[in-house]
Amino acid sequence: LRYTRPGTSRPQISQVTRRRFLVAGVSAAISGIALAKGSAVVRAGSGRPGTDLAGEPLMEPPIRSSSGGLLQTSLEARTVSHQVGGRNVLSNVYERMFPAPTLHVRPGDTVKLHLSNQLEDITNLHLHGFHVSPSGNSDNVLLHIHPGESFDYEYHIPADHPAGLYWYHPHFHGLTTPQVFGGMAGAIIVEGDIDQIPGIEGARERLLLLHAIQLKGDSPIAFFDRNQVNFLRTVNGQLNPTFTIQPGETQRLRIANVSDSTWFWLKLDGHRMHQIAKDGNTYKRLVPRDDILIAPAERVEVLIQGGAPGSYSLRSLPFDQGFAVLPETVLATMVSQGSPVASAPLPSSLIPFNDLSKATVDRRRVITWQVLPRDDPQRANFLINNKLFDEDRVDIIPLLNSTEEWVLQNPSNVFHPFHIHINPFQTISVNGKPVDANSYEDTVSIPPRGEVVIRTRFLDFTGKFVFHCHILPHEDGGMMSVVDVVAPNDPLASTAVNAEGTNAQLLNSLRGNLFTCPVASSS
Ligand SMILES: [Cu+2]
Repeated sequence: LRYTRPGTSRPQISQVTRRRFLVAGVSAAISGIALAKGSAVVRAGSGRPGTDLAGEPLMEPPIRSSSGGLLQTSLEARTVSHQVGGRNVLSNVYERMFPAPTLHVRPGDTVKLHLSNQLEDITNLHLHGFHVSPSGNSDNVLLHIHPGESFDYEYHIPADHPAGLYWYHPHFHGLTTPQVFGGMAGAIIVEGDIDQIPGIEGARERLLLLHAIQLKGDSPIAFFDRNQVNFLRTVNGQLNPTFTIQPGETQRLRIANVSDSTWFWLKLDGHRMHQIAKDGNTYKRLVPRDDILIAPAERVEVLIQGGAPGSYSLRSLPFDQGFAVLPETVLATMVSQGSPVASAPLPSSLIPFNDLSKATVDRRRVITWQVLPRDDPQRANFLINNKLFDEDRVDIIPLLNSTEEWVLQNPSNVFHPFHIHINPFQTISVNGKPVDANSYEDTVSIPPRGEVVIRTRFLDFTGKFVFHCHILPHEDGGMMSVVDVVAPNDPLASTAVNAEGTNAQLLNSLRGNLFTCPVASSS
């Protein structure tokens, strides 16, 4: 195998699994899951998923709440047999379950989290969407927690942290895909101001974690071959679970895409979804939607009001990801039943945000997301500005408290969901069309052969963190970059390190992309 990580001194302990998985990212039919040797495997006795089990009540993960300003908890990562869609599946999970427990915290809280790595590979932890320090034992994804090791994370959540839906997952480069694909994911709910808005306050809440996993025939082993069409799309690990609502009742659905690489294009038959939040950031106003496209790692919160008595499907509509056309599927069934209640008025204006479209931009950068030709199937070939990820190289050095505009260019034929850690951003335009943003967000899809402009402010925290594509096989394949935010008086502040430059040259060098479609010339 030729894949190497130039300039790194990473321990080689996981090299075999890492290499095997990187190959899986660019070729077919290779298992990506590191299995515990000798694990007891329990055969599923329940027959074919999606038939006999459709209709079972929606179950939600157990909740662990902070109290007195502190959440002290632990997560054990282990390869175990657990339930997905009524079948036993052997894969990597936290706390022997999928989804992992839901953490409830409040702005100003401290979270002390003991991570125990009982996998056979390196792992670590990321609090996706959190505005906390990226350094030390906080949200530091450059840490390597080796097999058999434990680590004590400590996060100090700012008192003004936005309230909403976040999630946690592993983030060790090269192995994020198999770990998330197997089911290492859980929700974090920050309680706060949004919960007190009339029309939202008191509404029954449901958490829906959307995931996709593939099983190899009748084997209970999670199996990754990129053939998305064969993925089982689950809600809280269930196939087509049922939840109820009373006619007229308002419910609040908190929905997160915790899959490694699958889009969900949501539609609820007979109902509008009234969106109130995106990526943990409350909308400035309620936005009614007939359907919502949710990229990997994105979260939405919606209010729904129960219609006339009957059963309604929550569907994922057919969607062309660029590398696979996902067929329509029923994710869950909502049953409207019981005594009708008078519908409470829905809120209109919600929580305003500091609009960066009128802000002074201190620096503008162009960042290009590239899929290189498949001439060498064993080579990682997902790049940002012509570079593979290297945790020991800093690509961008923003100044603390500065405002930057990034032009995210995608010359490839596939979507790349851009995600940056620590600070959320505002989407300014998509393919040249201005966007009237409803909130900040932490993940946005860059369309194939398209361009997204975002603005962000690097507030409160210096230190190194990353931005990357949230199609995790792309991230593991190299599509990630290191940012180091420095104070203006830091000697690094004068370093001319940036990610601008050679796009035209690079585009000329592209001959195709991973999925054999020709790359369009840059526009
Ligand atoms: Cu990508």
